[in-house]
Amino acid sequence: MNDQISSNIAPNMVFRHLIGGKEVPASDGLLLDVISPIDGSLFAKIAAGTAEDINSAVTAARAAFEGAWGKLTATERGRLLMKLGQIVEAHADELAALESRDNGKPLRQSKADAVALARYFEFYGSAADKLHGDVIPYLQTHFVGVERVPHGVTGHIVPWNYPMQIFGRSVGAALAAGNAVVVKPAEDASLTILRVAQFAREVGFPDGALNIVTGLGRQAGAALAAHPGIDFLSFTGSPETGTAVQTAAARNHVGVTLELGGKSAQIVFDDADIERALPTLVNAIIQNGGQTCSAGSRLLIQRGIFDEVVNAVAERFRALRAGHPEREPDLGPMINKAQQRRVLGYLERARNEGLRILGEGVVAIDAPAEGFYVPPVFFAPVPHESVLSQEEVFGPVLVATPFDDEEEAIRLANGTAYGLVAGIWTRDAMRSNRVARSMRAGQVFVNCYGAGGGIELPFGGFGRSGHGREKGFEGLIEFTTTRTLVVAHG
Ligand code: TXE
Repeated sequence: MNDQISSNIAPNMVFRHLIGGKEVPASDGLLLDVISPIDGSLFAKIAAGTAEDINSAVTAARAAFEGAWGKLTATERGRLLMKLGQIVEAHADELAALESRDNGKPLRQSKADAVALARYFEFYGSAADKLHGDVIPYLQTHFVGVERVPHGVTGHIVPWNYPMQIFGRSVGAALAAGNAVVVKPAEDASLTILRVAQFAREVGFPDGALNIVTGLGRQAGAALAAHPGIDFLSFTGSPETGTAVQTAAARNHVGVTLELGGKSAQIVFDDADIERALPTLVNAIIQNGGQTCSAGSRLLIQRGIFDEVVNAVAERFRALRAGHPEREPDLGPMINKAQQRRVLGYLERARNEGLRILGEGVVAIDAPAEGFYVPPVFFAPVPHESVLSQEEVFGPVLVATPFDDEEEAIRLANGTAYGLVAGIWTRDAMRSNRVARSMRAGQVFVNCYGAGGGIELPFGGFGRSGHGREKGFEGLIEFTTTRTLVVAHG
Protein backbone atom coordinates (compact mmCIF):
# COMPACT_ATOMS: atom_id res chain seq x y z
CA MET A 1 0.00 0.00 0.00
CA ASN A 2 1.35 3.40 -0.85
CA ASP A 3 1.97 5.99 1.85
CA GLN A 4 0.71 8.99 -0.07
CA ILE A 5 -2.62 7.40 -0.86
CA SER A 6 -3.22 5.80 2.51
CA SER A 7 -2.22 8.94 4.41
CA ASN A 8 -5.24 10.77 3.06
CA ILE A 9 -7.76 8.39 4.58
CA ALA A 10 -7.99 7.28 8.16
CA PRO A 11 -8.05 3.48 8.25
CA ASN A 12 -11.57 2.07 8.39
CA MET A 13 -13.07 5.51 8.19
CA VAL A 14 -16.88 5.49 8.05
CA PHE A 15 -18.60 7.67 5.47
CA ARG A 16 -22.25 8.59 5.95
CA HIS A 17 -25.04 9.86 3.69
CA LEU A 18 -25.58 13.56 3.20
CA ILE A 19 -29.29 14.26 3.57
CA GLY A 20 -30.80 17.71 4.11
CA GLY A 21 -27.36 19.18 4.87
CA LYS A 22 -26.55 16.63 7.57
CA GLU A 23 -24.30 13.59 7.60
CA VAL A 24 -26.49 10.69 8.69
CA PRO A 25 -26.12 6.91 8.99
CA ALA A 26 -28.35 4.41 7.21
CA SER A 27 -31.81 4.10 8.78
CA ASP A 28 -30.97 0.60 10.01
CA GLY A 29 -27.36 1.48 10.82
CA LEU A 30 -25.89 -1.02 8.36
CA LEU A 31 -22.58 -0.40 6.60
CA LEU A 32 -20.92 -1.69 3.42
CA ASP A 33 -17.23 -2.49 3.19
CA VAL A 34 -15.16 -0.37 0.83
CA ILE A 35 -12.52 -2.58 -0.77
CA SER A 36 -9.57 -1.06 -2.58
CA PRO A 37 -9.01 -2.71 -5.97
CA ILE A 38 -5.30 -1.95 -5.61
CA ASP A 39 -4.74 -4.72 -3.07
CA GLY A 40 -8.16 -6.08 -2.10
CA SER A 41 -7.90 -4.44 1.33
CA LEU A 42 -10.82 -3.18 3.38
CA PHE A 43 -10.08 0.49 3.97
CA ALA A 44 -13.36 2.27 4.72
CA LYS A 45 -17.08 1.75 5.18
CA ILE A 46 -20.07 3.49 3.69
CA ALA A 47 -23.70 3.60 4.78
CA ALA A 48 -25.85 0.88 3.21
CA GLY A 49 -28.71 3.11 2.07
CA THR A 50 -32.29 1.89 2.48
CA ALA A 51 -35.59 2.83 0.85
CA GLU A 52 -36.24 4.89 3.97
CA ASP A 53 -32.99 6.84 3.43
CA ILE A 54 -33.97 7.50 -0.17
CA ASN A 55 -37.35 8.71 0.99
CA SER A 56 -35.71 11.09 3.50
CA ALA A 57 -33.40 12.42 0.78
CA VAL A 58 -36.25 12.97 -1.68
CA THR A 59 -38.25 14.76 1.03
CA ALA A 60 -35.25 16.98 1.85
CA ALA A 61 -34.73 17.74 -1.84
CA ARG A 62 -38.39 18.65 -2.30
CA ALA A 63 -38.24 20.99 0.69
CA ALA A 64 -35.14 22.69 -0.77
CA PHE A 65 -36.75 22.96 -4.20
CA GLU A 66 -39.82 24.60 -2.73
CA GLY A 67 -37.74 26.60 -0.24
CA ALA A 68 -34.33 28.23 -0.07
CA TRP A 69 -32.80 26.56 -3.14
CA GLY A 70 -35.83 27.17 -5.37
CA LYS A 71 -35.88 30.84 -4.41
CA LEU A 72 -32.34 31.57 -5.62
CA THR A 73 -31.91 33.36 -8.92
CA ALA A 74 -30.12 31.61 -11.75
CA THR A 75 -27.13 33.91 -11.17
CA GLU A 76 -26.97 32.94 -7.52
CA ARG A 77 -27.11 29.24 -8.38
CA GLY A 78 -24.41 29.73 -10.95
CA ARG A 79 -22.14 31.51 -8.47
CA LEU A 80 -22.48 28.66 -5.98
CA LEU A 81 -21.56 26.15 -8.66
CA MET A 82 -18.55 28.19 -9.71
CA LYS A 83 -17.41 28.42 -6.08
CA LEU A 84 -17.80 24.67 -5.85
CA GLY A 85 -15.64 24.32 -8.95
CA GLN A 86 -12.94 26.46 -7.34
CA ILE A 87 -12.86 24.46 -4.11
CA VAL A 88 -12.77 21.20 -6.06
CA GLU A 89 -9.85 22.47 -8.10
CA ALA A 90 -8.03 23.58 -4.97
CA HIS A 91 -8.46 20.05 -3.54
CA ALA A 92 -7.76 18.19 -6.77
CA ASP A 93 -4.76 16.31 -5.33
CA GLU A 94 -6.72 15.19 -2.28
CA LEU A 95 -9.63 14.03 -4.45
CA ALA A 96 -7.25 12.27 -6.83
CA ALA A 97 -5.62 10.32 -3.99
CA LEU A 98 -9.01 9.32 -2.63
CA GLU A 99 -10.24 8.24 -6.06
CA SER A 100 -7.16 6.17 -6.80
CA ARG A 101 -7.49 4.35 -3.51
CA ASP A 102 -11.21 3.75 -3.99
CA ASN A 103 -11.34 3.09 -7.72
CA GLY A 104 -7.77 2.04 -8.56
CA LYS A 105 -7.21 4.33 -11.52
CA PRO A 106 -3.72 5.77 -12.03
CA LEU A 107 -3.19 8.96 -10.04
CA ARG A 108 -2.75 11.11 -13.15
CA GLN A 109 -6.17 9.97 -14.38
CA SER A 110 -7.82 10.61 -11.03
CA LYS A 111 -6.29 14.07 -11.10
CA ALA A 112 -7.64 14.65 -14.60
CA ASP A 113 -11.09 13.56 -13.38
CA ALA A 114 -10.95 16.03 -10.47
CA VAL A 115 -9.91 18.85 -12.80
CA ALA A 116 -12.72 17.90 -15.20
CA LEU A 117 -15.20 17.92 -12.30
CA ALA A 118 -14.15 21.46 -11.42
CA ARG A 119 -14.57 22.43 -15.04
CA TYR A 120 -18.10 20.93 -15.18
CA PHE A 121 -19.11 23.11 -12.24
CA GLU A 122 -17.49 26.13 -13.88
CA PHE A 123 -19.16 25.40 -17.23
CA TYR A 124 -22.64 24.79 -15.85
CA GLY A 125 -22.28 27.52 -13.22
CA SER A 126 -21.51 30.08 -15.87
CA ALA A 127 -24.33 28.77 -18.09
CA ALA A 128 -27.02 28.89 -15.37
CA ASP A 129 -28.22 32.42 -16.17
CA LYS A 130 -27.83 32.08 -19.93
CA LEU A 131 -30.57 29.53 -20.35
CA HIS A 132 -33.22 31.65 -22.03
CA GLY A 133 -36.71 30.75 -23.10
CA ASP A 134 -38.49 31.77 -26.32
CA VAL A 135 -41.18 34.11 -27.50
CA ILE A 136 -43.45 32.58 -30.14
CA PRO A 137 -45.36 34.62 -32.74
CA TYR A 138 -48.97 33.49 -32.37
CA LEU A 139 -52.18 35.51 -32.65
CA GLN A 140 -52.06 39.31 -32.89
CA THR A 141 -54.09 39.42 -29.70
CA HIS A 142 -51.90 37.10 -27.65
CA PHE A 143 -48.40 37.09 -26.21
CA VAL A 144 -46.74 33.67 -25.95
CA GLY A 145 -43.61 33.04 -23.92
CA VAL A 146 -41.88 29.73 -23.32
CA GLU A 147 -39.96 29.42 -20.07
CA ARG A 148 -37.25 26.82 -19.40
CA VAL A 149 -38.02 25.44 -15.96
CA PRO A 150 -36.38 22.73 -13.84
CA HIS A 151 -38.04 19.31 -13.56
CA GLY A 152 -38.09 19.59 -9.75
CA VAL A 153 -36.28 16.82 -7.89
CA THR A 154 -33.90 14.80 -10.04
CA GLY A 155 -32.38 11.39 -9.25
CA HIS A 156 -28.85 10.53 -10.38
CA ILE A 157 -27.49 6.98 -10.41
CA VAL A 158 -23.75 7.15 -10.98
CA PRO A 159 -21.41 4.28 -11.94
CA TRP A 160 -17.95 3.57 -10.56
CA ASN A 161 -15.77 4.10 -13.63
CA TYR A 162 -15.68 7.93 -13.66
CA PRO A 163 -17.48 8.92 -10.45
CA MET A 164 -16.30 12.53 -10.43
CA GLN A 165 -16.82 13.22 -14.12
CA ILE A 166 -20.24 11.59 -14.32
CA PHE A 167 -21.34 13.31 -11.11
CA GLY A 168 -20.12 16.63 -12.57
CA ARG A 169 -21.83 16.27 -15.89
CA SER A 170 -25.25 15.30 -14.57
CA VAL A 171 -25.43 16.95 -11.15
CA GLY A 172 -23.70 20.13 -12.37
CA ALA A 173 -26.27 20.53 -15.13
CA ALA A 174 -29.23 19.60 -12.92
CA LEU A 175 -28.29 22.09 -10.20
CA ALA A 176 -27.55 24.86 -12.71
CA ALA A 177 -31.03 24.36 -14.14
CA GLY A 178 -32.52 24.74 -10.65
CA ASN A 179 -33.36 21.16 -9.73
CA ALA A 180 -32.73 19.77 -6.25
CA VAL A 181 -30.92 16.46 -6.53
CA VAL A 182 -30.61 13.04 -4.93
CA VAL A 183 -27.53 11.07 -5.93
CA LYS A 184 -26.86 7.34 -5.52
CA PRO A 185 -23.15 6.77 -6.20
CA ALA A 186 -21.89 3.31 -7.11
CA GLU A 187 -21.16 1.11 -4.10
CA ASP A 188 -17.66 0.53 -5.50
CA ALA A 189 -16.69 4.20 -5.72
CA SER A 190 -18.67 6.62 -3.58
CA LEU A 191 -16.00 8.46 -1.65
CA THR A 192 -15.05 11.36 -3.89
CA ILE A 193 -18.73 12.19 -4.40
CA LEU A 194 -19.26 12.32 -0.63
CA ARG A 195 -16.22 14.59 -0.29
CA VAL A 196 -17.51 16.93 -2.99
CA ALA A 197 -20.88 17.07 -1.21
CA GLN A 198 -19.02 18.29 1.89
CA PHE A 199 -17.46 21.02 -0.24
CA ALA A 200 -20.93 21.99 -1.46
CA ARG A 201 -21.97 22.56 2.14
CA GLU A 202 -18.84 24.62 2.77
CA VAL A 203 -19.50 26.97 -0.14
CA GLY A 204 -23.08 27.55 1.01
CA PHE A 205 -25.46 25.38 -0.97
CA PRO A 206 -28.77 25.43 0.92
CA ASP A 207 -29.54 22.25 2.86
CA GLY A 208 -31.28 19.65 0.74
CA ALA A 209 -30.24 21.04 -2.66
CA LEU A 210 -27.73 18.19 -3.00
CA ASN A 211 -28.32 14.89 -1.20
CA ILE A 212 -26.17 11.78 -1.40
CA VAL A 213 -27.37 8.32 -0.41
CA THR A 214 -24.77 5.57 -0.72
CA GLY A 215 -25.57 1.88 -0.91
CA LEU A 216 -26.29 -1.08 -3.12
CA GLY A 217 -27.85 -0.67 -6.53
CA ARG A 218 -30.55 -3.24 -5.97
CA GLN A 219 -31.52 -1.53 -2.70
CA ALA A 220 -30.83 2.23 -2.64
CA GLY A 221 -30.56 2.52 -6.44
CA ALA A 222 -33.80 0.67 -7.10
CA ALA A 223 -35.58 2.71 -4.41
CA LEU A 224 -34.40 5.95 -6.01
CA ALA A 225 -35.46 4.89 -9.51
CA ALA A 226 -38.91 3.88 -8.26
CA HIS A 227 -39.57 6.80 -5.91
CA PRO A 228 -42.73 8.69 -6.90
CA GLY A 229 -41.24 11.96 -5.67
CA ILE A 230 -38.56 11.95 -8.39
CA ASP A 231 -39.37 14.09 -11.42
CA PHE A 232 -36.52 13.04 -13.73
CA LEU A 233 -33.75 10.44 -13.66
CA SER A 234 -30.23 10.29 -14.99
CA PHE A 235 -28.60 6.87 -15.19
CA THR A 236 -25.19 5.72 -16.42
CA GLY A 237 -24.36 2.04 -16.22
CA SER A 238 -25.17 -1.30 -17.83
CA PRO A 239 -27.97 -1.82 -20.37
CA GLU A 240 -29.63 -4.37 -18.06
CA THR A 241 -29.82 -1.99 -15.11
CA GLY A 242 -30.78 0.82 -17.49
CA THR A 243 -33.82 -1.21 -18.51
CA ALA A 244 -34.80 -1.65 -14.86
CA VAL A 245 -34.36 2.07 -14.19
CA GLN A 246 -36.35 3.08 -17.26
CA THR A 247 -39.13 0.62 -16.35
CA ALA A 248 -39.33 2.11 -12.85
CA ALA A 249 -39.35 5.63 -14.32
CA ALA A 250 -42.16 4.66 -16.69
CA ARG A 251 -44.34 3.58 -13.78
CA ASN A 252 -44.05 7.13 -12.43
CA HIS A 253 -44.33 8.67 -15.91
CA VAL A 254 -41.06 10.55 -15.66
CA GLY A 255 -38.26 10.99 -18.16
CA VAL A 256 -34.84 9.43 -17.93
CA THR A 257 -31.50 9.81 -19.68
CA LEU A 258 -29.63 6.54 -20.10
CA GLU A 259 -25.95 6.25 -20.96
CA LEU A 260 -25.23 2.55 -21.27
CA GLY A 261 -21.79 2.11 -22.74
CA GLY A 262 -20.64 1.07 -26.19
CA LYS A 263 -18.55 -0.98 -28.56
CA SER A 264 -17.02 1.96 -30.36
CA ALA A 265 -14.92 1.54 -33.50
CA GLN A 266 -11.98 3.49 -34.86
CA ILE A 267 -11.78 3.19 -38.66
CA VAL A 268 -8.28 3.44 -40.12
CA PHE A 269 -8.21 4.09 -43.89
CA ASP A 270 -5.12 3.33 -45.94
CA ASP A 271 -4.31 7.02 -46.41
CA ALA A 272 -4.28 7.72 -42.64
CA ASP A 273 -1.36 9.27 -40.81
CA ILE A 274 -0.49 6.07 -38.96
CA GLU A 275 2.20 7.54 -36.75
CA ARG A 276 -0.25 10.14 -35.53
CA ALA A 277 -3.01 7.58 -35.03
CA LEU A 278 -1.05 4.87 -33.18
CA PRO A 279 -0.87 6.33 -29.65
CA THR A 280 -4.57 7.19 -29.79
CA LEU A 281 -5.60 3.78 -31.14
CA VAL A 282 -3.98 2.23 -28.08
CA ASN A 283 -4.86 4.82 -25.46
CA ALA A 284 -8.55 4.83 -26.39
CA ILE A 285 -8.85 1.31 -24.98
CA ILE A 286 -6.22 1.51 -22.25
CA GLN A 287 -7.51 4.63 -20.53
CA ASN A 288 -9.07 3.59 -17.21
CA GLY A 289 -8.23 -0.03 -18.02
CA GLY A 290 -10.87 -0.07 -20.75
CA GLN A 291 -13.58 0.60 -18.16
CA THR A 292 -14.77 3.55 -20.20
CA CYS A 293 -18.17 3.76 -21.87
CA SER A 294 -16.64 5.43 -24.90
CA ALA A 295 -13.56 3.19 -25.07
CA GLY A 296 -12.34 2.59 -28.62
CA SER A 297 -12.61 -1.19 -28.27
CA ARG A 298 -12.61 -2.10 -32.00
CA LEU A 299 -10.15 -1.21 -34.74
CA LEU A 300 -11.38 -1.45 -38.33
CA ILE A 301 -8.35 -1.31 -40.60
CA GLN A 302 -8.27 -1.17 -44.38
CA ARG A 303 -6.87 -4.44 -45.73
CA GLY A 304 -3.84 -2.99 -47.54
CA ILE A 305 -2.36 -1.61 -44.30
CA PHE A 306 -3.84 -4.18 -41.91
CA ASP A 307 -0.63 -6.09 -41.14
CA GLU A 308 1.47 -2.95 -40.78
CA VAL A 309 -0.99 -1.31 -38.36
CA VAL A 310 -1.82 -4.36 -36.24
CA ASN A 311 1.89 -5.18 -35.85
CA ALA A 312 2.60 -1.63 -34.67
CA VAL A 313 -0.35 -1.75 -32.25
CA ALA A 314 0.81 -5.17 -30.98
CA GLU A 315 4.28 -3.80 -30.31
CA ARG A 316 2.78 -1.03 -28.19
CA PHE A 317 0.60 -3.53 -26.33
CA ARG A 318 3.66 -5.59 -25.42
CA ALA A 319 5.09 -2.53 -23.65
CA LEU A 320 1.95 -1.89 -21.54
CA ARG A 321 1.96 -2.47 -17.81
CA ALA A 322 -0.95 -2.80 -15.40
CA GLY A 323 0.03 -1.85 -11.87
CA HIS A 324 -0.33 0.14 -8.68
CA PRO A 325 -1.91 3.54 -9.44
CA GLU A 326 0.94 5.46 -7.86
CA ARG A 327 3.71 3.81 -9.87
CA GLU A 328 2.80 5.46 -13.16
CA PRO A 329 1.31 2.35 -14.74
CA ASP A 330 -0.43 2.46 -18.10
CA LEU A 331 -3.51 1.13 -16.36
CA GLY A 332 -4.59 0.24 -12.83
CA PRO A 333 -6.62 -2.73 -11.60
CA MET A 334 -10.22 -3.54 -12.56
CA ILE A 335 -12.77 -2.06 -10.16
CA ASN A 336 -13.62 -5.28 -8.31
CA LYS A 337 -13.26 -9.04 -8.33
CA ALA A 338 -16.41 -9.49 -10.43
CA GLN A 339 -15.16 -7.17 -13.15
CA GLN A 340 -11.76 -8.87 -13.14
CA ARG A 341 -13.49 -12.25 -13.54
CA ARG A 342 -15.70 -10.87 -16.29
CA VAL A 343 -12.71 -9.67 -18.32
CA LEU A 344 -10.71 -12.86 -17.72
CA GLY A 345 -13.80 -14.82 -18.77
CA TYR A 346 -13.93 -12.97 -22.11
CA LEU A 347 -10.22 -13.63 -22.63
CA GLU A 348 -10.64 -17.33 -21.97
CA ARG A 349 -13.59 -17.56 -24.31
CA ALA A 350 -11.65 -15.78 -27.06
CA ARG A 351 -8.70 -18.15 -26.62
CA ASN A 352 -11.06 -21.13 -26.77
CA GLU A 353 -12.52 -19.75 -29.99
CA GLY A 354 -9.01 -19.74 -31.39
CA LEU A 355 -8.70 -15.95 -31.73
CA ARG A 356 -5.09 -14.93 -32.16
CA ILE A 357 -3.39 -12.77 -29.53
CA LEU A 358 -1.04 -10.48 -31.36
CA GLY A 359 0.16 -8.40 -28.44
CA GLU A 360 -0.17 -8.75 -24.69
CA GLY A 361 1.03 -6.47 -21.91
CA VAL A 362 1.93 -7.48 -18.38
CA VAL A 363 0.80 -7.09 -14.82
CA ALA A 364 3.74 -5.42 -13.07
CA ILE A 365 5.66 -7.77 -10.79
CA ASP A 366 5.26 -5.34 -7.89
CA ALA A 367 1.46 -5.09 -8.32
CA PRO A 368 -0.12 -6.33 -5.06
CA ALA A 369 -1.11 -9.98 -5.51
CA GLU A 370 -4.56 -9.44 -3.99
CA GLY A 371 -5.39 -6.57 -6.40
CA PHE A 372 -7.76 -6.99 -9.35
CA TYR A 373 -5.27 -6.63 -12.20
CA VAL A 374 -5.56 -7.98 -15.73
CA PRO A 375 -3.02 -7.62 -18.56
CA PRO A 376 -4.03 -5.66 -21.67
CA VAL A 377 -4.60 -7.96 -24.66
CA PHE A 378 -4.84 -7.26 -28.40
CA PHE A 379 -6.49 -9.79 -30.73
CA ALA A 380 -6.19 -9.69 -34.53
CA PRO A 381 -7.74 -10.51 -36.88
CA VAL A 382 -11.12 -10.93 -35.21
CA PRO A 383 -14.32 -11.70 -37.16
CA HIS A 384 -16.98 -9.02 -36.91
CA GLU A 385 -19.54 -11.54 -35.66
CA SER A 386 -17.43 -12.80 -32.74
CA VAL A 387 -18.45 -12.05 -29.16
CA LEU A 388 -15.37 -9.89 -28.65
CA SER A 389 -16.43 -7.67 -31.57
CA GLN A 390 -20.02 -7.38 -30.40
CA GLU A 391 -20.10 -7.26 -26.61
CA GLU A 392 -18.77 -4.61 -24.27
CA VAL A 393 -15.94 -6.24 -22.30
CA PHE A 394 -15.22 -3.15 -20.18
CA GLY A 395 -11.59 -4.10 -19.84
CA PRO A 396 -8.26 -3.57 -21.67
CA VAL A 397 -9.15 -5.81 -24.60
CA LEU A 398 -8.80 -4.57 -28.17
CA VAL A 399 -9.79 -6.32 -31.40
CA ALA A 400 -8.93 -5.52 -35.02
CA THR A 401 -10.92 -6.46 -38.12
CA PRO A 402 -9.95 -5.77 -41.75
CA PHE A 403 -12.25 -4.08 -44.29
CA ASP A 404 -12.00 -3.53 -48.04
CA ASP A 405 -13.82 -0.31 -48.82
CA GLU A 406 -15.69 2.65 -47.35
CA GLU A 407 -19.05 0.94 -47.57
CA GLU A 408 -17.84 -2.07 -45.62
CA ALA A 409 -16.15 0.15 -43.03
CA ILE A 410 -19.44 1.95 -42.38
CA ARG A 411 -21.36 -1.31 -42.18
CA LEU A 412 -18.93 -2.80 -39.65
CA ALA A 413 -18.66 0.38 -37.56
CA ASN A 414 -22.44 0.58 -37.28
CA GLY A 415 -22.78 -3.18 -36.97
CA THR A 416 -23.30 -3.64 -33.24
CA ALA A 417 -26.28 -3.02 -30.98
CA TYR A 418 -24.43 -0.02 -29.50
CA GLY A 419 -23.84 3.46 -30.95
CA LEU A 420 -21.87 5.77 -28.67
CA VAL A 421 -18.66 7.04 -30.31
CA ALA A 422 -16.76 6.51 -33.57
CA GLY A 423 -13.29 7.48 -34.78
CA ILE A 424 -12.14 7.98 -38.38
CA TRP A 425 -8.54 8.22 -39.51
CA THR A 426 -8.00 9.48 -43.07
CA ARG A 427 -6.33 12.35 -44.93
CA ASP A 428 -9.21 12.56 -47.41
CA ALA A 429 -11.43 15.44 -46.25
CA MET A 430 -14.41 14.53 -48.42
CA ARG A 431 -14.33 10.95 -47.24
CA SER A 432 -13.96 11.92 -43.59
CA ASN A 433 -17.13 13.99 -43.80
CA ARG A 434 -19.02 11.36 -45.74
CA VAL A 435 -18.13 8.57 -43.34
CA ALA A 436 -18.58 10.72 -40.23
CA ARG A 437 -22.09 11.60 -41.28
CA SER A 438 -22.93 7.92 -41.78
CA MET A 439 -22.02 6.98 -38.24
CA ARG A 440 -24.76 5.87 -35.89
CA ALA A 441 -22.96 7.37 -32.91
CA GLY A 442 -23.47 10.32 -30.57
CA GLN A 443 -19.92 11.58 -31.08
CA VAL A 444 -17.65 11.16 -34.11
CA PHE A 445 -13.97 12.06 -34.05
CA VAL A 446 -11.89 12.60 -37.19
CA ASN A 447 -8.11 12.16 -36.90
CA CYS A 448 -8.44 12.19 -33.13
CA TYR A 449 -10.41 10.29 -30.51
CA GLY A 450 -11.50 11.80 -27.24
CA ALA A 451 -12.75 9.00 -25.05
CA GLY A 452 -15.48 10.74 -23.12
CA GLY A 453 -15.23 13.90 -25.18
CA GLY A 454 -14.95 17.39 -23.73
CA ILE A 455 -17.16 18.98 -21.14
CA GLU A 456 -18.64 21.25 -23.80
CA LEU A 457 -19.55 18.43 -26.21
CA PRO A 458 -22.99 16.78 -26.13
CA PHE A 459 -22.57 13.09 -25.36
CA GLY A 460 -24.90 10.11 -25.51
CA GLY A 461 -25.88 7.17 -27.62
CA PHE A 462 -28.03 5.44 -30.13
CA GLY A 463 -29.61 2.00 -29.59
CA ARG A 464 -28.21 -0.07 -26.73
CA SER A 465 -25.93 2.86 -25.77
CA GLY A 466 -29.01 4.64 -24.44
CA HIS A 467 -30.79 7.90 -25.11
CA GLY A 468 -30.77 11.49 -24.03
CA ARG A 469 -27.70 13.69 -23.98
CA GLU A 470 -25.41 14.87 -21.22
CA LYS A 471 -22.51 17.36 -21.30
CA GLY A 472 -22.44 20.68 -23.06
CA PHE A 473 -25.41 23.02 -23.28
CA GLU A 474 -27.50 20.10 -24.54
CA GLY A 475 -27.02 18.44 -21.15
CA LEU A 476 -28.34 21.51 -19.37
CA ILE A 477 -31.47 21.49 -21.49
CA GLU A 478 -32.14 17.84 -20.58
CA PHE A 479 -32.53 18.89 -16.97
CA THR A 480 -35.28 21.36 -17.82
CA THR A 481 -38.72 21.24 -19.27
CA THR A 482 -40.85 24.06 -20.66
CA ARG A 483 -43.80 26.06 -19.46
CA THR A 484 -45.65 27.97 -22.16
CA LEU A 485 -47.44 31.12 -21.12
CA VAL A 486 -50.28 32.42 -23.32
CA VAL A 487 -51.58 35.88 -22.46
CA ALA A 488 -54.60 37.37 -24.23
CA HIS A 489 -54.34 41.15 -24.39
CA GLY A 490 -56.87 42.17 -26.97
O1 TXE B 1 -23.31 -1.90 -13.64
P1 TXE B 1 -24.70 -1.42 -13.05
P2 TXE B 1 -22.16 -2.78 -12.98
C1 TXE B 1 -21.29 -1.81 -17.88
C2 TXE B 1 -19.96 -2.51 -18.09
C3 TXE B 1 -19.84 -3.34 -16.84
C4 TXE B 1 -21.27 -3.74 -16.60
C5 TXE B 1 -21.63 -4.14 -15.18
O2 TXE B 1 -20.06 -3.33 -19.23
O3 TXE B 1 -19.01 -4.45 -17.02
O4 TXE B 1 -22.02 -2.60 -16.95
O5 TXE B 1 -21.25 -3.11 -14.25
C6 TXE B 1 -26.63 1.03 -9.78
N1 TXE B 1 -31.67 -0.04 -9.74
N2 TXE B 1 -21.10 -0.47 -17.34
O6 TXE B 1 -22.71 -4.04 -12.44
O7 TXE B 1 -25.36 -2.52 -12.30
C7 TXE B 1 -25.29 0.66 -9.19
O8 TXE B 1 -25.34 0.72 -7.77
C8 TXE B 1 -31.04 1.14 -9.72
C9 TXE B 1 -21.02 0.60 -18.30
O9 TXE B 1 -21.40 -1.95 -12.03
O10 TXE B 1 -25.45 -0.84 -14.19
C10 TXE B 1 -24.40 1.72 -9.81
O11 TXE B 1 -24.56 2.93 -9.07
N3 TXE B 1 -29.70 1.27 -9.74
C11 TXE B 1 -21.03 1.91 -17.69
C12 TXE B 1 -24.98 1.89 -11.22
O12 TXE B 1 -26.33 1.39 -11.13
C13 TXE B 1 -28.96 0.14 -9.76
C14 TXE B 1 -20.55 2.13 -16.34
C15 TXE B 1 -24.26 1.10 -12.31
O13 TXE B 1 -24.31 -0.28 -12.01
C16 TXE B 1 -29.57 -1.13 -9.79
C17 TXE B 1 -20.69 0.98 -15.47
C18 TXE B 1 -30.98 -1.19 -9.77
N4 TXE B 1 -31.64 -2.36 -9.81
C19 TXE B 1 -20.93 -0.26 -16.00
N5 TXE B 1 -28.58 -2.06 -9.86
C20 TXE B 1 -20.93 3.12 -18.59
N6 TXE B 1 -21.95 3.37 -19.38
O14 TXE B 1 -19.96 3.82 -18.55
C21 TXE B 1 -27.40 -1.40 -9.87
N7 TXE B 1 -27.62 -0.06 -9.80
